[in-house]
Amino acid sequence: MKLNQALTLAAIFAGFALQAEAASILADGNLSDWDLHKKGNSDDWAPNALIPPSHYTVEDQTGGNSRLFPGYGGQAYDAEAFYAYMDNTYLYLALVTGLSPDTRNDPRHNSYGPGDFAIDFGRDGSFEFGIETTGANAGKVYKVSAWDYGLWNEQGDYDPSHPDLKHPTSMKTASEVGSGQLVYSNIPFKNMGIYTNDKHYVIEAAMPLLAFGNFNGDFDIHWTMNCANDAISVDPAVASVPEPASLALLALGFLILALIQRKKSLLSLPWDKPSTMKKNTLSRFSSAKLLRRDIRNNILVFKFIRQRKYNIL
Ligand SMILES: [Ca+2]
Ligand SMILES: [Ca+2]
Ligand SMILES: [Ca+2]
Ligand SMILES: [Ca+2]
Repeated sequence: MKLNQALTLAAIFAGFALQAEAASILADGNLSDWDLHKKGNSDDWAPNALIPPSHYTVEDQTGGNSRLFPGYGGQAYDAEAFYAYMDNTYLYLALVTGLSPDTRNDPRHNSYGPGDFAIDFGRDGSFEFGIETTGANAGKVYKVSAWDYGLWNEQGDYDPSHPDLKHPTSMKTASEVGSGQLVYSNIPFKNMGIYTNDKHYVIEAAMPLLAFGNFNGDFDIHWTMNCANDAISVDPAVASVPEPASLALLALGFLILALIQRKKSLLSLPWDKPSTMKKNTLSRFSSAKLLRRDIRNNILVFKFIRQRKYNIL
């Protein structure tokens, strides 16, 4: 989804960002806010209506050392599901994997740790940004100039000296551009999806859109482990429009502000200073009349915002 769409929405809805935030995600490692379930059913992987089906990826696999494509490792290296969503301010990510954050990165002993989130603006195969997933810098956003890669070539064959550049693993050279919240819990859970005994781990994150600077347009987010045995990507869904109730609240806010302003200006009119009684009468009379006018004006503002919103989307 386009980042510039999200930022345009942000500009228009800046006045009531808090209301839009109410529908958003808490990056705490608990996926109930995505409406994902642990019921042992195949539809446990289907998230809430904020995320249309084309904006999440599910490829749950299982089993011993089975092949994940391109590599092997079964559930312990399974990249299982990836969800992404943007509101006015943040990019939210939820990744489910069989890879524990405690997995040692020790290639000599055929053990590979988690990679970083890699973001490709323009979907042209170049990954401009990364999000650190482990260690003291977890949750920091970086502009990346060089990535590390895995063990498999473009044909899917084991070939560490000619790795597939479509699957960056961890950031190699990068400079920090922002910071958000990220949780990668080492406490596994079971009973998600049909492989009910498999252990799953979650990476959940909220990243400020401002970290991406002038980059905008369509982008994808990618994740794999340092061997790139199993990679997964997602195209984030843009924020759903605020509920009509929120817009009504906004209009009410405008109305109250307008009344306060009106009252202030009435009390400072330049003509002869009214007595207290006259002032109160004037104030009551004008307030009633102005109230009707302000309600009318605010309905117009309300309609204008709704119109703009649908034009943009
Ligand atoms: Ca959560
Ligand atoms: Ca799995
Ligand atoms: Ca998989
Ligand atoms: Ca790119």
